[in-house]
Amino acid sequence: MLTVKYIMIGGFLGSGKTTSMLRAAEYFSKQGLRVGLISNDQSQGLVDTNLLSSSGFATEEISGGCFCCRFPSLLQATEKLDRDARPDVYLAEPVGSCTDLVATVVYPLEQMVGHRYSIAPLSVLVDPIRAQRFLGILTGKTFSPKVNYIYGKQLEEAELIVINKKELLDAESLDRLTKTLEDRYPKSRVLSLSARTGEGLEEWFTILSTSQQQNRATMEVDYDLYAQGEALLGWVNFSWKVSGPEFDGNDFLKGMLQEIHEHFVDRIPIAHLKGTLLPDQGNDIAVANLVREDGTVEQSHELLETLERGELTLNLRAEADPEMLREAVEVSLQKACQQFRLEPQEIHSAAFRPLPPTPTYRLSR
Ligand SMILES: Nc1nc2c(ncn2[C@@H]2O[C@H](COP(=O)(O)OP(=O)(O)OP(=O)(O)O)[C@@H](O)[C@H]2O)c(=O)[nH]1
Ligand SMILES: [Mg+2]
Repeated sequence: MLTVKYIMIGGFLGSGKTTSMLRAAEYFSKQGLRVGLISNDQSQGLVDTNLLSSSGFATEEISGGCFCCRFPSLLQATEKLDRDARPDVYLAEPVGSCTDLVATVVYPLEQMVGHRYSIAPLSVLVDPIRAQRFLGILTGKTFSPKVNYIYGKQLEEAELIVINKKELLDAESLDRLTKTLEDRYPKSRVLSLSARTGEGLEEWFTILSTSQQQNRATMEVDYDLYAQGEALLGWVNFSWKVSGPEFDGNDFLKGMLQEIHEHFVDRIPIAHLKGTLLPDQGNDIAVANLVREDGTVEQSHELLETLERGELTLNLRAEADPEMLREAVEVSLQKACQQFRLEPQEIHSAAFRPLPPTPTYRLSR
């Protein structure tokens, strides 16, 4: 790669952006390239930042708003990484409830820093179960139409629609999903892969490193509908210190997420529930996730040792009232702490609905 590459990996909440970004970082770094990561979220106390920081790659976080609404912060983060780590490849993850990224982030980047960076085609990752339900080829709970409006717009603007977690589907279902996406979004190229097993990753990374975002007519977006869709989602970010007698952090974290899951059962559509536990010593991290209300809690990183003190971070995004979500998280924390005889001490808590998107720039082509 001759020029510095700027890669943005979009997609709805829980589709696998952070997991794939870390896979891409490992891939490029094995090729001898320096990598810089940029994470993004609406508030502080972020699971993704903990996860990216623990990876050892140079990381910058833009919290308190999405890339499009905080575009100057994106440029600052890019410049800071440039000074500190001089990346050959930037990997940036926008907020999972964002759309219109081509007009509000990709084109402004091209215009302002396009002489320094080659901007890769915008990838939009999808979770295959959620995508099948959205497209009506699988029954099951979906979000309400306004949230689905955002989901559809994400797909519409994707240059690459990336079906992640392909190992969850049999060949016939994967073929049907691919064809349905190709028919519905003819301007997009559809790929399928698994960030978990590694299948298909190399093909995707090769496309990202060798091609550039195409020049397309700006997508039409109804910003009122977009804002209403985002405002239907409740966001909860919590961090606590937990301490007590020696405990198994993996069981505690997984139990905590299961407790929240059981609290809701199937009553509300969960977009993503994720948590990390960082022991106060060492660099180990436990990570657990739940991406659908009918799914199961999965642990993607396990601690190797027991601990006595650590920092627990929980992020929940679901279509529900944020205060109701906050209460569920607090009740579940108390239960889990009682079970493990731990003392929780709050560091940070926020429960809110995202504000209406107001992009710094929106460039038409
Ligand atoms: N089965 C399977 N699970 C995957 C794969 N890739 C990611 N996941 C899991 O999907 C869940 C969500 O992954 P993340 O990478 O956190 O998703 P995200 O898009 O960054 O989520 P947000 O930042 O909340 O929008 C985690 O439990 C991952 O382990 C995959 O290829 N297969
Ligand atoms: Mg993420």
